[in-house]
Amino acid sequence: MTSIRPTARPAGVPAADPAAKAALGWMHTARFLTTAAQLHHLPRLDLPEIAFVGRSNAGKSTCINTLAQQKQLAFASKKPGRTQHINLFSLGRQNGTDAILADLPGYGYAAVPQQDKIRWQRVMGQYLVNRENLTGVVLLCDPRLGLTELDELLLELIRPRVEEGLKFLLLLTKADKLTKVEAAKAMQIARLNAGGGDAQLFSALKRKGVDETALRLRGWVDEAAPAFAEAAARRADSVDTEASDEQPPPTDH
Ligand SMILES: Nc1nc2c(ncn2[C@@H]2O[C@H](COP(=O)(O)OP(=O)(O)O)[C@@H](O)[C@H]2O)c(=O)[nH]1
Ligand SMILES: [Mg+2]
Repeated sequence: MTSIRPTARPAGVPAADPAAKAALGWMHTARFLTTAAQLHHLPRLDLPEIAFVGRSNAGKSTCINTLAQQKQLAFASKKPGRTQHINLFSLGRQNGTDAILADLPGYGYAAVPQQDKIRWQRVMGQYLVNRENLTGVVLLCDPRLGLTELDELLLELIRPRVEEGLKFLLLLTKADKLTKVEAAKAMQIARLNAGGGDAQLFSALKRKGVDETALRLRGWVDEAAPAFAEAAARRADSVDTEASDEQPPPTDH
């Protein structure tokens, strides 16, 4: 059970710069869209999608809730029976969803039966390799534990897509548990592990890295938006052409 509650900015802490404020405001619009146990149950969406992945207990739910400033947004994935689901959240104004956040279940939890683990790894693998609108991946890692074998596997899996432009962020969670020296060292290692991607220290407890992460995700979506808009326009065009190619219905007289 997540014990850390997202807190408002403490008094005395300077307000975020306007861009960070806007990015945070955008994250706060996060709302539940749908849940799916298998890839083919997910709706096809023509919006940039950002996936949050990481081993169980890495701090994923807490991170999503902190970014969204909502106590239980990512709580659904912790409910029994939904633990193996991909949960999607919409981002953007109510009638102007402009991005999707995907919460993938944590992996590596010892108590999960082996066959469930294997099934889940397959679903997650398929998602990361095949999800067409996947724009970015945030991999959460507790730097005190470092990357696990499954994290490494995941990195291998997405590497080809990262080389083709998929955004990637290695988020080092629970940074409040590290000394300055440890944090600096963890970042050094993380930058190496992140390959072409970025690394960022994050603490829900101390609100460290929250603005930076929101800004980065907003940046990914802004960068991807024109390509999604173009694709949507092309599809609309081809629908128009198909419609105008259709023969008029026969008349009675
Ligand atoms: N000290 C500290 N603990 C955290 C932080 N984020 C999460 N935790 C704790 O780590 C545990 C796992 O967090 P949770 O978000 O449920 O992880 P998940 O399994 O990846 O979703 C919980 O006990 C949280 O309270 C943080 O920023 N600082
Ligand atoms: Mg969780």
